[in-house]
Amino acid sequence: MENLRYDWTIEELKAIYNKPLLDLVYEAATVHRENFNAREVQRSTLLSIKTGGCVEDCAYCPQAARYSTGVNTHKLLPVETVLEAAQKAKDDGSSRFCMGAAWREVRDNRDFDKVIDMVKGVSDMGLEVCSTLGMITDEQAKKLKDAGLDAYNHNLDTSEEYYKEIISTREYDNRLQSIENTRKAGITVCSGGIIGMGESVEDRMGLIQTLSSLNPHPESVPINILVPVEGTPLENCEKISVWEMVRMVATARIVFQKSLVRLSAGRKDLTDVEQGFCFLAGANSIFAGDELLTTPNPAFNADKELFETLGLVNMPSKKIKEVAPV
Ligand code: SAM
Ligand code: DTB
Ligand code: SF4
Repeated sequence: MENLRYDWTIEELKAIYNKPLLDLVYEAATVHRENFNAREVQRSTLLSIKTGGCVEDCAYCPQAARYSTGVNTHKLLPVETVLEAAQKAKDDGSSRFCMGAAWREVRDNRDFDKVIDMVKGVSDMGLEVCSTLGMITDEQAKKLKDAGLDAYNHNLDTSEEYYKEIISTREYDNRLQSIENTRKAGITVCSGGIIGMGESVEDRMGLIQTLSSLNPHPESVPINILVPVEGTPLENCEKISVWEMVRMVATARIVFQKSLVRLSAGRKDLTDVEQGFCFLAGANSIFAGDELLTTPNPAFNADKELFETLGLVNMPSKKIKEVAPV
């Protein structure tokens, strides 16, 4: 039975998050099984198509120009390089390819034309295509949609209240507007956040509340654990307990019943058992590949073994085209 709600209160969400852990995981696992084949996990490969030198001041981000993090900056990659990486991701079992650029916003210039060509090329491979390019207008979103873009990643990151502690160069409303522009263009929305930035449980539930007030809900909800990077203001943030991640994933699963909940940054620091708990709690998507954007991710072989151990299989791409008869 479909039980999607858009009017959760913080109190209701906190009550879910704070349930006895195993009751919470059991409930989330039940919702997961009612809505999905719980053995299927989407593999999405990330590629940083333009790295570093970003003008924004997001306190967690190694790509902000104002922090010295030693990240290897580069301009927009050539289209062919990106298409080669996408082909490799497809061969390695990914069904989605996500291109990330360290931009504050999309600009109507030659770089954007190149991104359009990348989207077309990846889409023609039968992969689902996602990109995350910063703030976006409705016209730019339409152009991406016409090129074959399936999803746009634009995270709200945390609650509206805590956002001000993390970013000063843009506002929460700017993010919401870009999400709306994406939605209006007919592109699916990928939006989630980060835990472990010193926020309270109330802030975490504030993030879930705002995301769940969007109708329709974001089709995918990435949950990142902060990867503390030297040189960023959050480099010394205290590590969170894995149980907080399990609670966050389970709460997201119970609220976003039809959406993909993605175990995102921070996976490298989780053991197989810890990741197993997150999958049981309803996570059904991961970022695959040795690197996220600039930080390490579990190696291909480690994920292969993990999938075998847990009995997980790759979720197929929703857009594989019929193979033409020879
Ligand atoms: N510049 C674009 C933007 O901000 O929307 C796209 C790329 S940005 C790096 C994408 C997302 O990565 C951020 O919204 C944030 O949620 C996540 N992220 C960045 N640095 C991170 C870190 N150190 N740990 C965890 N997540 C991080
Ligand atoms: C998301 O929620 N997490 C990804 C993706 N969307 C673009 C990015 C994580 C980045 C982690 C830090 C880095 O590798 O630079
Ligand atoms: Fe720039 Fe995105 Fe990093 Fe913020 S999160 S500094 S906008 S690349």
